[in-house]
Amino acid sequence: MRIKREQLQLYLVMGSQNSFDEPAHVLKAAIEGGVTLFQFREKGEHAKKGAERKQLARQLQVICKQHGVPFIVNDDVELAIELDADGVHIGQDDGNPEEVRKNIGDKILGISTHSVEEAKAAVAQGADYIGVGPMYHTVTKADIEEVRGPIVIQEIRAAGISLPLVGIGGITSERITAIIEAGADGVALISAISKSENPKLVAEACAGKMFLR
Ligand code: TZP
Ligand code: ICP
Ligand code: MG
Repeated sequence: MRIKREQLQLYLVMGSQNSFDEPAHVLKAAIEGGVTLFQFREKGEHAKKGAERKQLARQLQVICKQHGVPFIVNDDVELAIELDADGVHIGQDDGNPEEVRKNIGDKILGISTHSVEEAKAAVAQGADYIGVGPMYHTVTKADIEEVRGPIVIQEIRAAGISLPLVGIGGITSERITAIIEAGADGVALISAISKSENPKLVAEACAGKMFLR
């Protein structure tokens, strides 16, 4: 088992484009507040590139290591291998998961899914966990699929899929209970934490809602 369900409880996803404050400060505060997993997602128009991007990734990876929080890289399998990250998260259009698995060996593989069909495929493709979303409307990601809410998680669980799973998209501390009750092991958040005035406090509030199942 490459990842434990408990490690998915409070999953922070972030890049420099998602925060006003230094990403390192946000990450440290969020981990102090209870974040259990981190994904480096440096993406979009305002994202860093090249050496700067790599440097930021390394800096955030060090913080994760210091706190025993696994460090996952979004999309960029090459970077994950180069940094010896703990894992990779890929979407439906980010290449062949079987190929990615070959390249990363025993690292954690997360796949974004939007339906029972995609969740089944992710299981067959050897995903260690799936992200399901968008749960709610969000402006953080430009090319989102239709919002169907926590019902999708219920459908995935009803189909007999027990793979570790997080909900993502527009999640705030107030919305966590609905996601967990639908059958998720945790929640993945970007802006609720990264754009907060007090990431530690928000992470604490989120962590406080996790122990329901
Ligand atoms: N994938 C589906 S929704 C989303 C991603 C990366 C964005 C989540 O960001 P936020 O700010 O938590 O809505
Ligand atoms: N789910 C997760 C966990 N991360 C992502 N980047 C995504 C869906 C799109
Ligand atoms: Mg992607």
